[in-house]
Amino acid sequence: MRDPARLQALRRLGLLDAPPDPALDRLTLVAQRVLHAPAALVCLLDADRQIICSAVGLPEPLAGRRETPLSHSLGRTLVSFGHALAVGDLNADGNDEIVAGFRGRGYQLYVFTAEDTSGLRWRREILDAGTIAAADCKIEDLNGDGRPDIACVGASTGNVKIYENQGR
Ligand SMILES: [Ca+2]
Ligand SMILES: [Ca+2]
Repeated sequence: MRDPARLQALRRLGLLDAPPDPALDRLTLVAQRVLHAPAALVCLLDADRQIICSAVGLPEPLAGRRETPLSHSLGRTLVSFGHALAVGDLNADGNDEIVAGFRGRGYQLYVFTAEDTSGLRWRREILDAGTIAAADCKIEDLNGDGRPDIACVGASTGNVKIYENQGR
């Protein structure tokens, strides 16, 4: 999160405290509609805060405030620890879950489930503890049973690991 090169690149963008951009808002709206999501955000992660550059469906006062502490940022976890990221409705409740790899001490694969429609509260569950440093993950129904499964490839081994969704 505090990588000087990342923060310098972020400042060069000139978007940290920029006014709302209608073009970006249109893209956010398209993302929300295409994904059938209750909310969609475009965020930048500064050293100590998450700047909400564009938001659709975000409740007040967050929508008007346009920034949160990093403690409220799922993106912080992904920037800090993520190897891989995939999105899909794993439990068929109509809302997407997020599958993310972890590359800190030990390897883990997590599933994040939204706890409300704000996009700010997520429950984290461990899908795989210690057997894969996922460089990439995809969510697809691999066995044709109607439930999306997860396939991940290991960063150093190139091995593919399949997690069959058993509907639990
Ligand atoms: Ca779901
Ligand atoms: Ca399946």
